[in-house]
Amino acid sequence: MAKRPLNIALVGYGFMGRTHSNAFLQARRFFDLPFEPILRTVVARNADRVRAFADTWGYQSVETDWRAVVERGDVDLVDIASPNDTHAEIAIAAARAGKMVTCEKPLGRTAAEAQAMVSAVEAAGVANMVWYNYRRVPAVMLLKALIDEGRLGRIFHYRAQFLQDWTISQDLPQGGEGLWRLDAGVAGSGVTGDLLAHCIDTALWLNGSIAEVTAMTETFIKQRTHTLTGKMTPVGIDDASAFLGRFENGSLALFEATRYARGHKALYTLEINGADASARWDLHDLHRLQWFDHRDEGRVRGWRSIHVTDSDHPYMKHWWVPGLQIGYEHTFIHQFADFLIGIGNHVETAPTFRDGLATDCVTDAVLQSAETRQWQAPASHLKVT
Ligand code: SOE
Repeated sequence: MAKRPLNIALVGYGFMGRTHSNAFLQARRFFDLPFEPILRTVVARNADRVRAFADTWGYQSVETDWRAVVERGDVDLVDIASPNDTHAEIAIAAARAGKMVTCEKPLGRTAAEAQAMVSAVEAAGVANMVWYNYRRVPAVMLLKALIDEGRLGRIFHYRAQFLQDWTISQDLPQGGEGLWRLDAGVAGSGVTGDLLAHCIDTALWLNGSIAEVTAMTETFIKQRTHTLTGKMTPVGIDDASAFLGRFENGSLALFEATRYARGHKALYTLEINGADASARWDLHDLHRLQWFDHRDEGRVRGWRSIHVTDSDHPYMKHWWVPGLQIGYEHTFIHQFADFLIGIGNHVETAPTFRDGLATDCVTDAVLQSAETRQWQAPASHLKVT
């Protein structure tokens, strides 16, 4: 039977525009979807480059102003993969026009921006989702299942790190295409919103709400040339960010993100310690889950490395044969497939905009705590689905 078309307008053609486009093309080949995704149009300011992007990925048309697409009758879903300062305005306009909206992380530059986006999608009653893709790594999904089954027992500790090293050079400019993450006006914050936000989203999902945090941030390079003006300009982003905290379930949080950990490119690691078992995961070895179960017989007890590639592991029956691993791009394919299947079943797919707001409340609290040198409670303790 012919499937219903789902017409997509993508806004933004950078790294994330590519990951999303790949997901739009691949999801239907590996999952039984209730819709046929159609790459209707892509929007970006540079006309030549957006045309080249459309040719590469198979978009049917191009636009240079997002306002031209959000109300188009032949668009069902607006997907926002443009810099952070554009998220709120586009999402709110798209929701008001009755479109489904998906948005790159962080949802807003601040919780206030994210709250306005949540209000818009909820008032319009449109499907929405934030691309916190690491939830969809099969090994992380397996960990979620093990936690939900109660196999770890009472949780004592959750620790996470996201380490990179790409901004160490002081000659690196800030601002403009590719480097907007270094411009506080555009990005909102530095590693707190960009990297720590991933750690927080996964943690809220796996271990519940965070009650309070005490944080510190640092900006190691205080000024950089701005790409758009050519002038040396103060740097407003945080280069490194770390916090201690408490989860509502009584466990302790220890989180760190930095772009100044020489030698680390995208080392996202997390560990959770319970009374009965512990687990570790590492993005550089993403198909493995390290698992220690204290209930094992003492003589053979120890850390085991689960190769999460078998057909009874999350998502894996959709891919190759047992033992063959998948990678980063598949997390976006899984997330998009889950989103469409959710719409078909009339259920929300997490992380929704409301979940994205919960993370923004924690990142706001982290930044406030670093500034005031006081413990901070996130603005609202929202339910994370
Ligand atoms: C930054 O370098 C970045 O691309 C983030 O923006 C992504 O969210 C993260 O997954 C990888 O690193």
